[in-house]
Amino acid sequence: MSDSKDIRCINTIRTLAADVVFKANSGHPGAPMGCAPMAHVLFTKYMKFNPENPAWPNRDRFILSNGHACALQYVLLHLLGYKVTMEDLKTFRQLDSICPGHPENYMTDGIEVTTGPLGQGISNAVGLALAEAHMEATFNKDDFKIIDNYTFSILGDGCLQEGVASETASLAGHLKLGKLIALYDDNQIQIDGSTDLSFTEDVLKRYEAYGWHTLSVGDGDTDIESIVKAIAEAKKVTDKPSIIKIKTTIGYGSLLEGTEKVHGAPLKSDDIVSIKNKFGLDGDKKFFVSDDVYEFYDQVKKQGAVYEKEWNETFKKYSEKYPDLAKEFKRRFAGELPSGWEEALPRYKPSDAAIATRKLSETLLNAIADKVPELVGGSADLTHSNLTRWKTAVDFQPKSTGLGDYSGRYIRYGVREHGMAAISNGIAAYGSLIPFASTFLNFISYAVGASRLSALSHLRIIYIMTHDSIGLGEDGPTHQPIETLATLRATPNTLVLRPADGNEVSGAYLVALRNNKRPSVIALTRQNLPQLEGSSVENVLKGGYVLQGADKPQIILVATGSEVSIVVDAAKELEKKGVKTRVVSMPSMELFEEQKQAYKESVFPEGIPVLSVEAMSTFGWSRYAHASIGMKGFGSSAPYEQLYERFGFTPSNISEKAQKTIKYYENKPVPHLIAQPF
Ligand SMILES: Cc1ncc(C[n+]2csc(CCOP(=O)(O)OP(=O)(O)O)c2C)c(N)n1
Ligand SMILES: *[C@@H]1O[C@H](CO)[C@@H](O)[C@H](O)[C@H]1NC(C)=O
Ligand SMILES: *[C@@H]1O[C@H](CO)[C@@H](O)[C@H](O)[C@H]1NC(C)=O
Ligand SMILES: CC(=O)N[C@H]1CO[C@H](CO)[C@@H](O)[C@@H]1O
Ligand SMILES: CC(=O)N[C@H]1CO[C@H](CO)[C@@H](O)[C@@H]1O
Ligand SMILES: [Mg+2]
Repeated sequence: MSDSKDIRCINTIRTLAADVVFKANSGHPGAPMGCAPMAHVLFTKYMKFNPENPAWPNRDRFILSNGHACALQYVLLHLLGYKVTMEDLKTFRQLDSICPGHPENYMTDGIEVTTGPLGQGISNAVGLALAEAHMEATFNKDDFKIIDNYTFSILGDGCLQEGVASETASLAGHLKLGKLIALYDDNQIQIDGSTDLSFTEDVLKRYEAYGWHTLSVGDGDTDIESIVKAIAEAKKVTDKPSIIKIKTTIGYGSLLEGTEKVHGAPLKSDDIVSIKNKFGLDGDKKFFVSDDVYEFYDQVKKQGAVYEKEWNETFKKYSEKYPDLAKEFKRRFAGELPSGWEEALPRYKPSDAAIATRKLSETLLNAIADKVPELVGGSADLTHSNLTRWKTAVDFQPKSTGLGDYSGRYIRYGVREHGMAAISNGIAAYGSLIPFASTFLNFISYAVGASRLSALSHLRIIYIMTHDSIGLGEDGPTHQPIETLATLRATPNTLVLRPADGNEVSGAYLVALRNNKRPSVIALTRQNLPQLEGSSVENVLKGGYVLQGADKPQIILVATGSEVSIVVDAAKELEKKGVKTRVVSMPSMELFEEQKQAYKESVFPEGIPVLSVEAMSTFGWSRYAHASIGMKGFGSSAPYEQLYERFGFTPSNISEKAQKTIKYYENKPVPHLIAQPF
């Protein structure tokens, strides 16, 4: 099956990758050179994709989990006729290049997810395979397979050492995601040197124990036929994910091949010349691709267009027979929300009962779940605490477990927070689905490796984070988030929403679903909160708004979530003392920042001191507040009412501090904090 043409193509990938890294004087030549054979086989003999339309819904997905090897992927995208020119390859790692230092999904056509942080890519691949299985179960008919594709991933030693990869491999095995195929670049080298230093387990045995189908290829450098066969074998096993351990030589062909020296530094120019000569190529030609190699890949590209054309015809017939499903399919892949879904959002009056916002969130999910069928997700083993499973929910499970089926939309993540976030990234990247992920707010710290990538990758993911402060009470400081909101607020392209009551919970979900290019974190309470006079769903869109109080106040109290109702009571005490007080609710600092300056000034007029109240680290509040009440250290284990008392989140403590603040500024100018002259 393999012939000299394959070898010529593979050697072209290897030398082109070496040239790309050399020109940039930065990057990783070793892994691209070692992975060239498996990548070539995958892209030319197995994967279905159309470079003319990288977004074709039924394409096979490919994830380079060892993202440092991206010279490999850029070279392949170029050869296959994606929008990566030879000139683009020459700009590798330079400012504004579409070939950045690690693959970024929003920069380059053909890059499905952002990789580089090891372990993430293979975990995203689990999410992509999960999404594929779900879409297949939801849209295919016995006579039509409109979703029927594979997720392939290449990963290295580093990915297999990361905890997140173990979390997601374990779940992928349980879920029997048979159309996930991982190719392990077993080169026994990483940055520090040989894997003998720290990685000596039997990886395949471990994966076998997770429920994976395992295979190996003894010589991944030259034995093309064995790679071809192994992938064919992997495809045959449809009830288990597959991992193929492929023995390779890092930097194959280099004088330094097989050593860590080729991992992350350009090869010397005479080494590159010698490699080219060794491969029978002209040592003096840089960035050279022979016509027959281009032609070979062009055939693959043309075949890809044929696959898509055939699919288009199938989809046309499907549309005739199942017009409603076809319409729904198109809507989902276009990323449009169903019309009128917002009408299902619950609305509350001040006379309605006090309820915990996590419970309000459950009510909301029950109200919208059937109206927004693209919403899929679950919790990291806290379903009954987090209240994220709606009444009609079916679990996403293999049928054989008797616990659900692949059309199910509720995912049982087990206690795997990091994996949950990484899988959610993959689900979002698949398109057509809106994933949510839930745990205690404090445990998002476990998942930040992935949630940061949700933000960087412009993915719509709803993090439903309950038990959002010392208000969780007795579980104590191990469970009480303090620094968490500051971290999340410091993360670019992330919306942090901390709703204060039922209307704000609805507003938070409205924001989260509408923002299709960024993740939202919704922080929810365990304790009951009253429905507030002046709150509204729409005001959440502004991030912060005047909830109650005087037009010309002497002090402004600003709070979020569970502290808003306490501040309302503090304002009442102050008013009784003749102090004119305004209450501002600030469910989202990010959204408030995006408002016009005039609006911001109307909320925080010049010359009036502001006191912020939030049961979290005060870090960040000095942007708006002249004084802050917050947590100076960790919390404590006790009934929450006692903790609010102990840490000063009571109407009387707040009123006292408000009066002190007013007094302090009596004979001094009040700094205008939100002024932004430049
Ligand atoms: C989470 C994370 N930690 C550390 C790194 C830095 N890093 C990049 S590659 C690498 C070594 C990975 O070894 P391996 O996967 O075997 O790659 P190879 O040397 O075989 O190319 C490390 C530590 C990273 N990219 N991501
Ligand atoms: C398939 O259909 C889509 C949508 O109509 C179109 O954009 C695309 O070009 C078609 N692909 C081919 C290969 O004909
Ligand atoms: C709250 O106010 C009371 C009464 O003035 C005071 O004893 C207590 O120390 C205050 N608590 C905090 C945390 O400031
Ligand atoms: C429409 C399409 O191309 N579907 C393909 C998805 O992948 C499977 C397995 O390779 C093929 O059999 C389908 O034809
Ligand atoms: C309403 C509800 O489901 N409450 C549960 C939330 O989680 C805690 C801790 O797991 C349970 O004790 C509650 O019963
Ligand atoms: Mg390695």
